[in-house]
Amino acid sequence: MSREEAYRRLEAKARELGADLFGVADLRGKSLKVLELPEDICNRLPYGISMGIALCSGVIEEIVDHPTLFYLHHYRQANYILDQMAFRISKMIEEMGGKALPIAASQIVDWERQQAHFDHKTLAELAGLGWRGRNNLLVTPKYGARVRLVSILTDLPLRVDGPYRGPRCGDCTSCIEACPVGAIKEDPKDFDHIRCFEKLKEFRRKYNVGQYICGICIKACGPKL
Ligand code: B12
Repeated sequence: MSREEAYRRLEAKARELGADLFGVADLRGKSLKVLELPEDICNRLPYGISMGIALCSGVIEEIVDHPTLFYLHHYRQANYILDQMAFRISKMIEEMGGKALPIAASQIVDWERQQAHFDHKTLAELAGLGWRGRNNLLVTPKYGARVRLVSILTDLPLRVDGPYRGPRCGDCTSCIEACPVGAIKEDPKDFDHIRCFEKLKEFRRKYNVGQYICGICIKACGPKL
């Protein structure tokens, strides 16, 4: 099977399973790390598949100054669907003769550093889905930052998409103005994840949401088209 044919089959399945966004990047030489695994993992499984689902505006736009129970449920469902999608696409890759490593949508491995096995946003940008916005999130032309992501690493040869090269945030500073604790700065590299996390802890206690969620910066970053 050609790389193009393999790409098309996986993309079609992902869309059938609920993906709104799908892209592939070649990770060789990109020095991306996967916690708990040897350093050469991205050379052994060099194709990174990034998939995203868009969140419903009806849920996001009702968030005012704290996460709602509607958002909590939506967030959980989105993670569940993304994990199912990654699981099932990975099985399909293995039936097609490749090896696949699905990476959880939302699983923190190192709580002190607030790190997961793998950073979905960096792969999504390399796979052409969008750019790293001022808000430190993956921002897409069609849905803004209102997307959740999941990744698969594989050795199945696939056609690759280039990194995102379109327009970016420009002068927009809605997220800076919206963040209740000033965690968002001009440059995403200065994002204050400690402040953000402290606020999420407060929300978790106060609103009984049981998860570290907020939603305010996502609401501020809607569709760009
Ligand atoms: C831990 C975590 C957090 C921590 C913060 C971690 C952090 N350092 O920022 C806390 C709990 C505070 C948090 C908060 C939120 N999170 Co969170 N979080 C994660 C999680 C589980 C792991 C992230 C991780 O490991 N980061 C590693 C560190 C090193 O990454 P980093 O800080 O971004 O640093 C790198 C970048 O700066 C990068 N970089 C910077 N610029 C550029 C440019 C280029 C070109 C490249 C290549 C790289 C690059 O280089 C650094 C080193 O690798 C991911 C899921 C995942 N597996 O990716 C979700 C995830 C990032 N979170 C998400 C969301 C939505 C949120 C919240 C809105 C909460 C909510 N759901 O309501 C807030 C938003 C905070 C914000 N504005 O960034 C989504 C983001 C979706 C999107 N559109 O981007 C993710 C991807 C979950 C998902 N499955 O969709 N989160």
